[in-house]
Amino acid sequence: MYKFAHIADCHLGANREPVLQKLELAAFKNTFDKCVEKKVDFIIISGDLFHVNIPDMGVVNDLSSFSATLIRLGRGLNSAVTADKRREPKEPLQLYDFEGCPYCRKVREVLCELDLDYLSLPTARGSTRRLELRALGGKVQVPYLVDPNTGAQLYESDEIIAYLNRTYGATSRAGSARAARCAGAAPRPSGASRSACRANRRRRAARTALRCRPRPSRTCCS
Ligand SMILES: N[C@@H](CCC(=O)N[C@@H](CS)C(=O)NCC(=O)O)C(=O)O
Repeated sequence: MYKFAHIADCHLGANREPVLQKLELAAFKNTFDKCVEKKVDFIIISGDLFHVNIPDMGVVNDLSSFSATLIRLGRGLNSAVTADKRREPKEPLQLYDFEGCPYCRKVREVLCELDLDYLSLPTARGSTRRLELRALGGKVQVPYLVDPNTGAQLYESDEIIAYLNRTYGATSRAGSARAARCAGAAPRPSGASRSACRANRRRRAARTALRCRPRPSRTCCS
């Protein structure tokens, strides 16, 4: 059985009054928040999303930005654990990233879901920080996480996510299923009993112990 939302006749951009335009977009965003909250399997937007054929770029800009959140099924919207319920790093973590990098987004979502403070070190193409990153890790690739509390320095988004869960996740698991498996625990699929899940987890752990063995890395000192 699938649960879906059907949205039509949104007419975004119909209002010229800036306050009403903001409300219009907020209502639309609320609709999507509801879809995420209700865990719909898919959304059909049929007809008249925008009011005119060539919509205002401000509306398109906002819409395209929050459709990223929608496609990510609301990742990074809610915390999986709060700072008072997990080990608190003394010094903020450091993340070399840039906004347009999809792998970095995955990591930032998890940092947010784990309620962790971090220092973002923008490393966009053309940034002089790239030299610093190469000197530190050996190559220019983001995301790159530095944890001054443990000395860990990691490339690879899934490995970073697994590290964050392992180190600061308490009992929660934030982020992608693949990263959660690497951390040794996959989320329970809805409908599966706890005991069946536990047995599956044991089987998976045996399998993933082979697949998720830490790769030898000259930069990883965790
Ligand atoms: N497998 C890596 C892929 C990371 C990756 O491809 N990062 C890109 C940016 S999205 C990068 O650093 N490219 C080098 C560059 O921008 O010069 C991961 O999951 O972290």
